[in-house]
Amino acid sequence: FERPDGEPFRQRLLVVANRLPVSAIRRGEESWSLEISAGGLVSALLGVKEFEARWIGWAGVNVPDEAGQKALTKALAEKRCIPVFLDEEIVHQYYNGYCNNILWPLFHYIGLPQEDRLATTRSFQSQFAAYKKANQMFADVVNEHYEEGDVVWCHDYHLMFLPKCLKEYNSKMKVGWFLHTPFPSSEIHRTLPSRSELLRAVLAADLVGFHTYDYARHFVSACTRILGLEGTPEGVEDQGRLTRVAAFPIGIDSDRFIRALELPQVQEHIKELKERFSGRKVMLGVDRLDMIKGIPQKILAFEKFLEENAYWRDKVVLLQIAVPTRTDVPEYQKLTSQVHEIVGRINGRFGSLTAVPIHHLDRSLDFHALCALYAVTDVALVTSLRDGMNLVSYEFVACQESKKGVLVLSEFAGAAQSLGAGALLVNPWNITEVASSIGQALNMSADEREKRHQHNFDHVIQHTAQEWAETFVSELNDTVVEAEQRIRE
Ligand code: ADQ
Repeated sequence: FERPDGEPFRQRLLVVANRLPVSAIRRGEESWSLEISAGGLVSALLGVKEFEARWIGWAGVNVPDEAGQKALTKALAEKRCIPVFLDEEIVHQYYNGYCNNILWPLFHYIGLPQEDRLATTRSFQSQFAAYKKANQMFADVVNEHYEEGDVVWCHDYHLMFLPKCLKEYNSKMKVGWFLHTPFPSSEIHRTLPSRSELLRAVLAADLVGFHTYDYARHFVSACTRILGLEGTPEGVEDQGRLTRVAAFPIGIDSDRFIRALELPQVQEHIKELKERFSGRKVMLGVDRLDMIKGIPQKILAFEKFLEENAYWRDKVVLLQIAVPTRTDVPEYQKLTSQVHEIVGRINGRFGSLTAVPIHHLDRSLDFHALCALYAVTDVALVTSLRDGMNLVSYEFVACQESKKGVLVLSEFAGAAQSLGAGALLVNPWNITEVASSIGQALNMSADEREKRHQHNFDHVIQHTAQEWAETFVSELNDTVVEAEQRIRE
């Protein structure tokens, strides 16, 4: 592989994440078709021009037979992807169990559902064992493909054990780990039975990154309080070895969104939407259907707003696009029916024969439709109960150069740290406050909207996904050089 300008790459970057950025569909015994999923991480790493990136991760399918595995490995190699094969039992215990049933809710300050608590406590040990086993399987694949001088970048809460496994293979490997979710207060992390083992495993990395300074601080506090280690301004020190800990706020590929708005098919979408909702202000929510996103709370706040503002009832519409995730988990099924029930009730209450106040879609939108929606929106509602960063808020801002709409943003999303000055910040649990911010957003003067938008827009175009990835990788290189210097001194 070569750089587009024909120059050699400076370094190889092995990106390790639970899921590969492609979905694999089996077409025959030895035939696969691959679909690239253009997530934020993919575009971030496409922008890292100095490094030749390879992906290592699970392809999201169970491939029990050797012939199938071989064929899939070959097909993925063309996309610079290397698969880790996990069987159904491991996926059940590691991914559905430890990752999504234990770490995900805990890191977002959401307790387990009452009826699951005891069951989870009982299955904890076996799930943690599967988690460690899965992480070791990722490490085996990384080690097999590692070449001296490579940088290894591990991603997210699925792979907290990976830095330790990798350093056990090779203490000289340059290893960075980045968390996409919040890292909770040490008081929350303390409740995890495997609290110390997990922290120690992460500390094996050379560089540990978070979206915000607060998450980094929580992590350092957990290491000092739970492990009794020393926190320094650079990170955490253990017997003279420093693990550097810092904040690296992610961004988006803002150009991709801005350019998309010029495309004829997006313009066509925009025209249709404008006609469809003419005479009404458009409010928008775009979320994965997940309990952390605060969708029921958002809809209840909108109901309160309609209740208290009769004038607006036929002049505003809320479009809530919620792509279902983890659909086999009962908690997520309950959330879906809860949202449907609330939407039905509010539409019954405030709708008319010709219009309803809420359009709720349980599905994913393609990129162009999403850009058009962002562009016609007057007020975006991002009311996550907790969110590592929240890229939807960035995407909305990138598409608002002509409209200069208002962002109502949860103070519990990492994005509140970067877009807080331009957005209307709210506590999503306080529906009275959210309802009143909706009113403030809808009534805001053009001057104020412009000022707030400009602040956020400048941030979004300056702090891109590419810059995020480049900063992390060069910081990781520097950290290792500094550590080697310290040892020599
Ligand atoms: P997510 O929880 O997935 O990411 P977010 O950052 O908002 O949350 O990213 C979601 C992405 O999915 C966005 O690019 C959005 O456009 C897309 N999306 C969501 N709903 C969609 C729909 N209905 N149709 C089409 N696209 C949709 C995790 C963390 C975040 C963190 C990111 C990146 O939970 O806090 O910001 O990783 O680190």
